[in-house]
Amino acid sequence: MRSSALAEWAFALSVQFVGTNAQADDAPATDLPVVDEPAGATFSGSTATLLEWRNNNRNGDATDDNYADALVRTNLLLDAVDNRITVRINGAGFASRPTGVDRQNYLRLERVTLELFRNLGKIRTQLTVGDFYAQFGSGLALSLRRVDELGLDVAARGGRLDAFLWDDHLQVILLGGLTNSANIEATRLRFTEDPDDALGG
Ligand SMILES: [Ca+2]
Ligand SMILES: [Ca+2]
Repeated sequence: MRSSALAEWAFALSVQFVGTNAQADDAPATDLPVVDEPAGATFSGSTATLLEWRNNNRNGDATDDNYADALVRTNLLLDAVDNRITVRINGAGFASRPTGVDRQNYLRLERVTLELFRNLGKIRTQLTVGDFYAQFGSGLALSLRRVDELGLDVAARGGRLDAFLWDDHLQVILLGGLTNSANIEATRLRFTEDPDDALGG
């Protein structure tokens, strides 16, 4: 059975790339002691584009018929051992869109995250600035997460400090920020503003 919500045609393109300045591990084996030098930085990323044409699906709703959309998602990562920066840029474009649903052309910095990993004596820490996900109490107390299958993607934009004590047997989390969701609803491609709800704990 074919879902009436399916587009008449769709075209997807995905590209991934990676680069590093780390030394290739091709030195001949020697008996010299190994010097513990920091590894190099790695830059990687991917970009995916989905092009669709949505025909009249005869569901009695004219607001989802006869328009074209292009959805672009680009992820970038710069990983320098104990520092990491990740960026996601989302874009959407529409042609001949019907009225009745707010579908906006946009290009935005949807996620930007700086992570610093440090050891303070026997305490391992991770400081996150920017967008992050979090779950407390198996998601009952707090659930900021991404589930692609459901089109769900809610993060917080702010700061988060994780401390791991006693050989990681205890984790202490301190966080605060404003909620930042993906700004397009998955099925109808409706634009939604960020909730900007304040949270902390
Ligand atoms: Ca329709
Ligand atoms: Ca957002």
